[in-house]
Amino acid sequence: MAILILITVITLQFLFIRSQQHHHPLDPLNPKEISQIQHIITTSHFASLRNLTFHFVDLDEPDKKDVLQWLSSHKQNQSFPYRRAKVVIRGGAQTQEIILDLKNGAIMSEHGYKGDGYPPLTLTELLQAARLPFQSLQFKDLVTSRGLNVSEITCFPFTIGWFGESIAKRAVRLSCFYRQGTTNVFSRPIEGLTILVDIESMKISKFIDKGKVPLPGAEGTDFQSSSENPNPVPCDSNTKRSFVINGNNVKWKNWRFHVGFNARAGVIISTALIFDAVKNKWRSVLYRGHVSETFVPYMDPSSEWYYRTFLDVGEFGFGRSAVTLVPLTDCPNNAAYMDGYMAGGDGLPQQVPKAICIFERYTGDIAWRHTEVGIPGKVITSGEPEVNLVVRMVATVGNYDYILDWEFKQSGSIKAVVGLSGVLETKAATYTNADQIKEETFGPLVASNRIGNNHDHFITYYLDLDIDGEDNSFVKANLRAKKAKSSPRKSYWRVIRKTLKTEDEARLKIGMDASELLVVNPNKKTKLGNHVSYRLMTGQPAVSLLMDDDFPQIRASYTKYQVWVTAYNKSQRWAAGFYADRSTGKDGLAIWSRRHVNESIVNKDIAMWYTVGFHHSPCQEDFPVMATLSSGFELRPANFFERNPILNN
Ligand SMILES: *[C@@H]1O[C@H](CO)[C@@H](O)[C@H](O)[C@H]1NC(C)=O
Ligand SMILES: *[C@@H]1O[C@H](CO)[C@@H](O)[C@H](O)[C@H]1NC(C)=O
Ligand SMILES: *[C@@H]1O[C@H](CO)[C@@H](O)[C@H](O)[C@H]1NC(C)=O
Ligand SMILES: *[C@@H]1O[C@H](CO)[C@@H](O)[C@H](O)[C@H]1NC(C)=O
Ligand SMILES: *[C@@H]1O[C@H](CO)[C@@H](O)[C@H](O)[C@H]1NC(C)=O
Ligand SMILES: [Cu+2]
Repeated sequence: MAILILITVITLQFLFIRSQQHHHPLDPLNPKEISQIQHIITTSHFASLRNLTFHFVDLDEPDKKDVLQWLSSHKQNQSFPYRRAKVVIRGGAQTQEIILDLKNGAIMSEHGYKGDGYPPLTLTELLQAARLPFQSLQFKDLVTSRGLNVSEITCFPFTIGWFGESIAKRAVRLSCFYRQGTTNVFSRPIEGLTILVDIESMKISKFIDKGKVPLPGAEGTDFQSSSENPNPVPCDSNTKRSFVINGNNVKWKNWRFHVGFNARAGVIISTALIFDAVKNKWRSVLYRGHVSETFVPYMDPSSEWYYRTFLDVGEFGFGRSAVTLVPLTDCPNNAAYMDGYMAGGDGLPQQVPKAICIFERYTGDIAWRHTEVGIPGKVITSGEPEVNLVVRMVATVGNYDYILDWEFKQSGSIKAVVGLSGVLETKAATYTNADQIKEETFGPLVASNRIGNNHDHFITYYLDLDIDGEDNSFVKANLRAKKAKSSPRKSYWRVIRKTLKTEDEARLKIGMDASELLVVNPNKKTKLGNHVSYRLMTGQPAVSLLMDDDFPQIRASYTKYQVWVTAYNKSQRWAAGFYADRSTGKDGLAIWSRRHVNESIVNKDIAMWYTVGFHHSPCQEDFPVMATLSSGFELRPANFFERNPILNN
């Protein structure tokens, strides 16, 4: 989980963009707007800044009340009253936050950021850093003394975290790999050699040579499929699309939602509404949902590995790492595709063709069924196959591939799944058999001469649920055993509902505790009198095991709990803070929540944060490429509808 060397990114030099009317106020910036922003900034007083670089260019999210008003009014073919962009640039070694008004092409506000941490690294910076060793004679000497051919080496930049330094400059460490004889670049680490690069001056500041470690061989490392499309799916003419994409709006069965994209989060699902056939009304479920941060700490404290504690979303960006999806491999033949747009380090628009795919998934599962044998002389069987709608993207962050799915079900559920694939970050070692290992290796032997270092993946989702309206509460319904009275039974369980009142109370570790987590609209009831709600169905429990005073843990302290609920605040979206590169833990979800420990979250607009966690102690099957390992969560209606909504479709 480190770098992104994107070959699929296309810099758009010629823009033939149809004058596009905004279909939705949360539409991502289009290439024309990105060019406009680049032009405004490079012709402003910022142009004189030394080494002006664009680190973040995104829609400045309009206020929720304005968006909701616009959506509920019937003025949807009039354009939204304002359109703004948020830009973070660096120049003259300073970070500047700028808000632009895109309607009149003007800078609305600017603010120099002086706090800790840095904005995401740009692709240009990463590529420049990766090339530096090849201009260095010292590097040539170091690798030739190892008997290696410099033309067969690839170096990748790794972010370096923060370990208590009082001044943390922008820097990366390069690790280098030997490509000879393999396409699996990460499988041949040149262990013992790392290169510290100062990003501000773009110069090598140090070669760290810990001595030679045997280079793992190339044999058995390739992972390419024998043919381009290993299992071509026959074109099925019956799979007629039953969804409609209009701009970034998607309509399918009883769902309507908006699909956005930015360099940081990747896919963003917004304003998801579900049609209630009984009420004859579209009802709100999810105002905005996206991956907020990803924390990947490696469990190797040795001098060459200790700093590998990545915050992939904040340091690199999931959208920045989005790859072009391959039809029939990444998405089935009935998929529709959307391109992704973002700004490069020079501010110019870049396109990731086919960054997102949308398709109906014929799961082969049963949506519901029943066989009734209780009617004399008859057997009645009825049911429906499960067909869902999936929105997918893949972020390839260096060695790992994160497959991110949002799956909409006609039952009213939204399921988010993250699949891990790609190749392991392995550490070269002398061992060719596990029996030889007598010391602590920080991971098991996964292939000859390779240790698969233990590590975690914590993928934190930002979920601004608006269950049938903005004002919601967070309820923990505890299942508790009770002694039975005057019954042959001795015990039973019952549900004790507890509304969690403050951000402090709503910070949860979920394990064996039998409880249901519900986002409830306390102002709405079903006809039967139950409170309208959605339930968070959590996946396998995993929280960070690092000690609280460990520096990576200080930076990602929110990973000690899987669930947080905070009062809605538009500027709180990135769980490890916006400035995640070299951050010191002074911003982010845990800090906001601590600041507001006593803040009520009852009958208020609230946001939920859920972390999908994996503890990964690798095994041999993860080499040379890992079979997809998935986890996720489901948001499932609980007394939201009067009855099973599938029957009304
Ligand atoms: C939308 O705009 C078009 C022309 O711009 C107009 O003909 C149409 O009536 C409008 N629709 C609504 C619902 O306002
Ligand atoms: C080094 O590798 C390059 C590129 O693969 C190759 O052209 C060259 O012959 C190699 N040099 C030596 C000395 O093996
Ligand atoms: C920034 O500009 C200075 C000269 O103005 C140059 O020495 C330095 O290498 C530049 N840094 C980068 C990252 O381009
Ligand atoms: C919203 O969040 C920002 C960033 O954490 C903070 O500065 C601001 O005070 C918050 N606003 C409210 C009303 O809490
Ligand atoms: C929260 O409330 C407790 C008890 O009333 C109080 O002691 C504490 O100082 C409050 N914390 C903050 C941050 O307001
Ligand atoms: Cu892993």
